[in-house]
Amino acid sequence: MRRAGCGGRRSLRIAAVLCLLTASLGLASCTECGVGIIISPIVITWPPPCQAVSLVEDFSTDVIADGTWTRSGDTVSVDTGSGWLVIQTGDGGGDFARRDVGFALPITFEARVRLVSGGNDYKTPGSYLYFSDGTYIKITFLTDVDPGDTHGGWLFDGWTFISIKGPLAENQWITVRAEIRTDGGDLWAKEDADADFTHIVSKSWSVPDELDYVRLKQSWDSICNVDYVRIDGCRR
Ligand SMILES: [Ca+2]
Repeated sequence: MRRAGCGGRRSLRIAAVLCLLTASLGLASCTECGVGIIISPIVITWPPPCQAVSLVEDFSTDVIADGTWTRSGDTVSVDTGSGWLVIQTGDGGGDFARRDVGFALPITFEARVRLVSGGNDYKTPGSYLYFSDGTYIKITFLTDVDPGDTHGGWLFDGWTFISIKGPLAENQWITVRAEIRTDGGDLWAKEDADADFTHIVSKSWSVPDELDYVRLKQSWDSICNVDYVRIDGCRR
């Protein structure tokens, strides 16, 4: 007597072939049932769920020498004694350090930074968040905000002309935090003496859902330090 749902030898061969094909594609699992084989569909979710992941860099080791970070040239180095990334100027500015990320959005970016000297009114290094299509969101602060200016205050997907918590002098540490979503983001800043971050601005945009890499860059003739970078996101 055959069991319900199970066939004879011919059915068994057909079921076995179907099972091998579907299982090899990850579409089913196979269970023996008497003389037959039951093929059970596997539910696949797409896109696959994200696994929470964090990147924390405190520059306590020479992450340029070990290749974790790359740089524009030898004007960029790690001061392991202080635990800082040091970005100096070469011949005209734009010197940077880069770290590949590859996180899916949303991400939270946080960095404690300071301008040591120079900069033509820029008072922080620039944090550039590059997406998978080559576009980027830049975060920096420029003190010079005069009536009619087309630039000034915090830069967060365009100049905001907002100066809340913006450093006004050299050697003033500031910690920036940005939440980056595919449809927009928020920027916060915190001075060392502050217990909490202060919200600066909310923006709307449309960006790809992958943060490809981060660049930390100086402006003009500036020398800049970065104490740490932390990025929280997820990886598929
Ligand atoms: Ca540090």
